Amino acid sequence: MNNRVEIALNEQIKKETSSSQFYLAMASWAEKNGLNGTAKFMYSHSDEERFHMLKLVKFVNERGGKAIIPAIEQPPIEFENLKSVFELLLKHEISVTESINNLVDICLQEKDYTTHNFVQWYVSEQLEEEALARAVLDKIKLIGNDSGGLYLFDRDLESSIIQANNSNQMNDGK
Ligand code: OFO
Repeated sequence: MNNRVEIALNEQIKKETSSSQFYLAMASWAEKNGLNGTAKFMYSHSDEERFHMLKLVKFVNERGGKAIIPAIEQPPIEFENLKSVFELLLKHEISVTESINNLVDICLQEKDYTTHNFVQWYVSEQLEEEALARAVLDKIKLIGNDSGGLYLFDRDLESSIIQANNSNQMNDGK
């Protein structure tokens, strides 16, 4: 495997791992603060990021490179409020998109078209994740400080996760 591409892929493994831990910290904070819908959303988002990381690890190893499992910095323990949690989520996803774009760039410079093709999955995934984070944040901004509105927002988030899980299970034939 091309050396520059391997380094960039290992950087991305690090990024996905820290995303997973970051969202896990948000999930735990939300759970402790009675925001069960947000907690479910973040737990499932954290699992998705772990899946993104594993997909990279396997790809690097299968292509003859060496995947490095990184040490990760301690994510925050406390968050200011629900709005700041989703602001941080969006900011983080934007930085992940930048690093995916950088990876695409390196693949093209090194003429590694196989990895370039593999990375396209992440490009479209990022598009969806950023759009989702923006949509959720827009809702929170509309609600403002209305506690009844925030309660309903959290409950809606919970039912949207349950529906998404049910339809995934139906698609998997479970
Ligand atoms: Fe949401 O970051 Fe993975 O790709």
